[in-house]
Amino acid sequence: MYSYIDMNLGIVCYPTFGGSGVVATELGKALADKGHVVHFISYDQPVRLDVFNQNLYYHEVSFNNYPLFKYAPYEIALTSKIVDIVKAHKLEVIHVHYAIPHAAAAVTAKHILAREGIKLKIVTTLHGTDITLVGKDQSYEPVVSYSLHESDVVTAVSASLKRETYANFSYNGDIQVIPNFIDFHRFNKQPKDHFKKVIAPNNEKILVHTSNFRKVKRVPDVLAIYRSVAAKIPAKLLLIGDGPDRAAVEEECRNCEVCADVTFLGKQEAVEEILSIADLFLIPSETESFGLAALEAMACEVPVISTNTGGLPEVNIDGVTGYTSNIGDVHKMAADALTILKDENLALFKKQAKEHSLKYKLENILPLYEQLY
Ligand code: GMT
Repeated sequence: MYSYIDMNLGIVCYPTFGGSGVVATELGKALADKGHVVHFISYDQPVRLDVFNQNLYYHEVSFNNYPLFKYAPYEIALTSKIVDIVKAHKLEVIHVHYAIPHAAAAVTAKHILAREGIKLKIVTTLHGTDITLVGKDQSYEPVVSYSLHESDVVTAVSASLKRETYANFSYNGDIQVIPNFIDFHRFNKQPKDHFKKVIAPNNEKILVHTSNFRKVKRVPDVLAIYRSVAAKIPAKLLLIGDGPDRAAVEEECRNCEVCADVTFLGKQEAVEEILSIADLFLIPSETESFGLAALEAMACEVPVISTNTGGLPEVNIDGVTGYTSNIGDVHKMAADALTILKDENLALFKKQAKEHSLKYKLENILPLYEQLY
């Protein structure tokens, strides 16, 4: 049993709906609730930083642009902000979420502070594309490898991401796997019968997908799976989120005349309310280091159809919480979806999805981070 002393901590993250920003914000809020003082540093107010807590602070990274700059030097502004906030608030640790460019900025800040005799520890949490897609690109790899070496602790959100990091970077230090987590006070199945009747008036099965509609999410596969399912049983599809591929998928819906059954909800804050009326979650991504969206669905008793790539099989247990398939195998995914949606199977899959998600409850994961700090 550990007992922790309250500490002053900085968290650097992206402020968007994306998983890394959500995990960082929820972690900061939970730490603040336990008495730690947490300073968020980002270019915008993190979307989930929506509560007042006397232990929570937000510092915006802002800078003046200059006509000479084709690309605004955000990383330099971020580094200077970290130096300033560490000194002003006597922070002991900076926890950066998503390596690019946050880890490099924190490492530079650490070196600047060291010249003044100020000690700063850096925890870098790898979330996925900072390693799997973007980070291993030659344009970034040397700086990411260096930043990992210079961090005091490196964590990854899945065992798969840890393996990918060793495979693609010249880094051989320790990487601790600390999975993402769920705050079950928020993510819980909530009775939403009225909403369900609006979406599925004839008790159709409800399929849901949430993402940033980037290519890596393979949203056209979501539509293909849905269409195969809807050809066999009455079903509706809800699409949550927005991004580059949305327009093309909307057009495809118009072309194949499924607009009456497919609803684009756009970006939504209260995803748990929508997940609460769902029967099945679809996440056919090309790569997914963890798949927080799938875990959030499971927490609301929604089984998952996913690919077997990256960290997804660690979260979605094949044949138990749903099914996993090879990337692009929409025929198998549709067949598996129909198996899950059979009346005699659905209740068991829902129960097992919920049970597995409990392993990731906030109360289990938070002490692992406190232990690091
Ligand atoms: O999707 C991204 O490009 C980055 C990142 C984000 O900010 O949403 O997502 C990653 O981090 C999440 C939280 O740890 C994981 O649940 C996602 O699986 C991971 N995305 C990918 O690996 C594509």
